[in-house]
Amino acid sequence: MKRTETQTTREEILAHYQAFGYAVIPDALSAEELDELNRLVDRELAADPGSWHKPIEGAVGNGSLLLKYPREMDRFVRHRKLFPLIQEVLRGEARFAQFDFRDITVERASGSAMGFHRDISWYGTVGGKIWDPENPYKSTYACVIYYLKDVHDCCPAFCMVPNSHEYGTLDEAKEKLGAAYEEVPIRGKAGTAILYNITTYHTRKGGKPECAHGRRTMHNYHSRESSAPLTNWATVPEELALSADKDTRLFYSQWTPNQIKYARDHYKQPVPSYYPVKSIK
Ligand SMILES: O=C(O)CCC(=O)C(=O)O
Ligand SMILES: [Fe+2]
Repeated sequence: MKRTETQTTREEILAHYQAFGYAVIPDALSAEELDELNRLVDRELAADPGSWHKPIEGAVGNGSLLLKYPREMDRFVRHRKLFPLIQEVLRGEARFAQFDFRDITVERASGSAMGFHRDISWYGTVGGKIWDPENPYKSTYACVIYYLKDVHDCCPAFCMVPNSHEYGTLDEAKEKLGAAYEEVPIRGKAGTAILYNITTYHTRKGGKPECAHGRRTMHNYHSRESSAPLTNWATVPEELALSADKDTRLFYSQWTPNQIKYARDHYKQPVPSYYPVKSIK
C-alpha cells in the first residue's frame, strides 16, 4: 500500500493505520469545537497559569482539565468521530490513559524540537507488550494529537517514522526498513487529528526561526483492557470513574497508582475494593 498525506473515510483511515501505524484525519474537530477548546485554553492560561507545567521542550502543558471539566472534556476524550476508530485499533478494549493540552509560544517555536522516541516508557522497560502481533492494528496503546491551530511549514510539527513499531531502536528501524525508512512531518489545518500507535517512532520537529505561529495541541492517550496503565500519574474525576453509566465507568477503570490515591483522598464514594488502596501511601 502507498502512503498518503491524509485519510478521510473510515476505510482509508484504518487501512493507512494498519499499514503504517498512524493516520492523519483532516476536519476531525468542527469549527465550533475548535472555538470551544481554544477559548478554554486561552482562559486557563490567563486565569490559572499555575496549573500549567513549565515549558518542556518548548511546550507548557496542562493535564488537569478533565478533572476540572469532566463532562465537557469527556466529549473530546470519547469524541464522536475519533472514538469509534480508537476502539477499532484497540480491538474494542479502549481504556482512558491520559489527556492534556500543550501550547508552544511563537518565541519558543524554534526551540521546541524533541528527539525521536516512542511513548511507552515504564511498561516497555519492565517487559510489557509494546506491540501486539495478534492485533491487526498492532497497537497496545493509541494516541490522538489534535491540532488546535493551523500547523504551517514553519511551525513545530509532529513527525512519524511509518511502520517502525517493531524495532528496538531507531537505528535498527533505519537498517531494517532500508528504502522504506521515512521521517514524515505532519502539517495541517486546525482540527486535524493524528491517530497513532504510540510504539511507532516519532518526534516533534522544531519550528523554523521565522515561525510566527507557535503551536497548540490536545493529546489523548488510550490504553487497552489487556495493557497496563500507561502512566503512574494520570487522574480522573469521580463523576466519570465512578459513573452510574456502566460504559463510562469501564472506560475510566484503568487506575494508575496516583489515581487510587487521588480517589482515596478526594472522592465522596469509597474506593472500590478491587483497587489495591491499602498498598498506596
Ligand atoms: O508534540 C508533539 O508533536 C509530539 C509530542 C510527543 O511525542 C510526546 O509528548 O511524547
Ligand atoms: Fe511521543
